[in-house]
Amino acid sequence: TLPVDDIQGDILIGMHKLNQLFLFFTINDPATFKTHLANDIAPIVASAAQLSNVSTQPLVALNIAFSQTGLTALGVTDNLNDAAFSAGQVNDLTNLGETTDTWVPAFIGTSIHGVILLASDDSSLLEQQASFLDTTFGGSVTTVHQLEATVRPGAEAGHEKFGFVDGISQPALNGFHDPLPGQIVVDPGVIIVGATNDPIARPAWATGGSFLAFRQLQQLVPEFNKFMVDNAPPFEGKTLAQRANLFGARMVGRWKSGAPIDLAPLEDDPVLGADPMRNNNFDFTHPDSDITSDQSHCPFSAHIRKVRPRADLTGAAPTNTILRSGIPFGPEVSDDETASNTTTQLRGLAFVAYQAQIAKGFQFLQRAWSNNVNFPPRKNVAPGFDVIIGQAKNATRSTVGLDVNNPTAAISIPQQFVVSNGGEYFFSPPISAIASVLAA
Ligand code: N7H
Repeated sequence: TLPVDDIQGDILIGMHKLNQLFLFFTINDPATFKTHLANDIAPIVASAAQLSNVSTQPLVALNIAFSQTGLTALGVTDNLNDAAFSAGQVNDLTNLGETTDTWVPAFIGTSIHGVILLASDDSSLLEQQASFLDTTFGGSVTTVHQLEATVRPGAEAGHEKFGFVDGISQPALNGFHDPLPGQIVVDPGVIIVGATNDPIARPAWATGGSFLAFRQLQQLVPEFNKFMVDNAPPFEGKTLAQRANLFGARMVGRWKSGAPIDLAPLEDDPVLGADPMRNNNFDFTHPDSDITSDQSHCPFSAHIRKVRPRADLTGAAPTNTILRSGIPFGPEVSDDETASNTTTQLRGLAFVAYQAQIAKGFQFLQRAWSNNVNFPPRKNVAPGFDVIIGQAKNATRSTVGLDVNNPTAAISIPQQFVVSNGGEYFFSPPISAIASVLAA
């Protein structure tokens, strides 16, 4: 069993609120900060146990995580034994396949010491809590960057900014979650530091924590939509809108409804998309089909296939996985942006991934799989980039499999539709360690 009273809620459960505010801060006065951390923050950090039950969920939920330089500023010298965390995300550009050209200035460098996550269904309560924290901390910290994120309105609730349902497929933790059909099951130590089968030596106080990879990912929605309409491969009997939808679904590996194209290759099936017993129950194998060459269901390069290859990898199921807890940010696309096919307002995904080892989690999925044109292996053609998140330092990317009638044809992708605004690697400590170790 996991210490759910001690694990921060966003890790295992997610905030499940309509609004979130990410406050990235620098500590100016460690002694004063520690007093407030122990007295004002530690008692209100929302645990997994609290968030898992509607009756115990606070009106405003708070979680907190620290970067390596943040731990150092607090005088915590224990080594958490995660090299990517220790170096900071700005020093991981080569692995991520990007430059800092499009980064938020505050993420360039390692001066962000931590992040506070606030979440509430009521945006005015969220603001009140933020200004309460501001007053409480006074000059002991400075907020150097903040990001407001909101669940999308109406029927788009639960959909990310391109329009696809998000949050369907997550790993189940062995002994903790009841897995749904098709869910990947991993030992808790893959996500939670110090839990069963975390092979890394950690300080005892870190047990129950998790590394939080934060990414501010801008999404160029009108440009993405235009690209799909302009480049949708021909398909007999389908309208332009249907061809564009199919093209997008093949980039993602799911229709906007969430229906997996591995099970619904040519037409959306919203009933399938909404059915948790079926919508994740596939592995890219089919009777009388050769997994090394068949892209008639799902392209090798589809986003969900790149970041979770299922039967494409033989042998033991890989432990390269993350628990995702992202939420969209920025306004809905305006009529002007739609008409001009041009983004003028910042929007995208506040991407949050939890794992016990960054080099096996977020960093691995980005570097070894999404950015790797030869992944998945043992195919009749090099799969190419993950169009959604694959990166090549701004070079033109190419991919195959998007045209169901000509699956080995290469398609050139002229630009990134997901643009990295950077981020940071944090450690989300067990709640017990906040007062007893970090604020000590
Ligand atoms: Fe992805 N998208 O809308 O296209 N993602 N993702 N992601 N993603 C998933 O199964 C998306 C990003 C994963 O187990 C779905 O929940 C967008 C990064 C993983 O089958 C959709 C962005 C990384 C999964 C999207 C983005 C990942 C996953 C299907 C950026 C890691 C589960 C819904 C703006 C490096 C795969 C679902 C599985 C699913 C989208 C980013 C990883 C629709 C727009 C950076 C592991």
